[in-house]
Amino acid sequence: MRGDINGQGLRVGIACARFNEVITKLLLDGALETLARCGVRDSDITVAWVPGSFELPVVAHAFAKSGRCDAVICLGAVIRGETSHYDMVAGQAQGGAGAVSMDTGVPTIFGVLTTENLEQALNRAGGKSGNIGTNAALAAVETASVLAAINTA
Ligand code: INI
Repeated sequence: MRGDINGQGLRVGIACARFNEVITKLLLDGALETLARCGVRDSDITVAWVPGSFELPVVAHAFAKSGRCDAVICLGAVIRGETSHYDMVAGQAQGGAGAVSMDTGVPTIFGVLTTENLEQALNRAGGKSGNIGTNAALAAVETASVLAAINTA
């Protein structure tokens, strides 16, 4: 854990897609474990499950606009092998998360796996290539801290 990533007092909303839940639960575990290691209190974390990655941005937007989140994390898994509309689902999730950040000023982190198959997704959900949920949590804490420093300077 990087010493300068300190999440004490930070309030975090997590939108997590139920589609490909076997993967997204692992991403959520990684994110929650990392937030705890950064000092984010359990009581300052709110998790909302949504049907799929397509729905992540609208819930992320609600978190960001609520005034009760310093950072929002979107977690999902879009697997090409399972859908012909992969690009639409992945594109909506990615573009939507970016739009929430820019619209609201609340960092909205893209923790959505986009892979060709289940094996690649497992590798990046706590397997040999790390855990995207962990990376997303670190990005949330670090970006929220940077913004807090800028806004109080
Ligand atoms: N949602 C995902 O999160 N991952 C997928 O791989 C996926 N596939 O394969 O279709 C997926 N589809 C559901 C989508 O996110 C919406 O929930 C659905 O289209 C209703 O709007």
